[in-house]
Amino acid sequence: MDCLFCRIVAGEIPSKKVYEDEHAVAFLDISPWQTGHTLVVPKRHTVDALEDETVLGEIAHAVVTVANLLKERLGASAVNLLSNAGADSGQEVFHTHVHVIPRYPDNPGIG
Ligand code: DGP
Repeated sequence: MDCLFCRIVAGEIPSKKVYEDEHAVAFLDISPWQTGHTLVVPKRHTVDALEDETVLGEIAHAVVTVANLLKERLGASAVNLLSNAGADSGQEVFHTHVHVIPRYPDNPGIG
């Protein structure tokens, strides 16, 4: 298995897990744009969100749950939801994922 996020999903590479359900695993981004920056990753491998339109639906519950967790637990006032698709978009890991980036008043972070 040469996919980094498949290996994280399988537990072969450690991560700081935030949430897990039947379809998705969510863990902290190793290079956060803001405190609590989380990646929601489907358990089944697709290269990006455009490969199979059903994948975003499968992980939608995890995305919304994580976003609400970050608001409740970390006091975020807003979130960005971002999924890069293709190298020219900035995608670096070619396993579909959604960035959930919490935002705080008076602390914009980066990105
Ligand atoms: P993207 O550019 O959309 O493909 O985002 C990939 C993200 O994955 C990037 O923000 C950094 C993060 N990342 C890369 N390698 C690792 C890793 O080994 N562990 C974790 N937790 N995050 C990683």
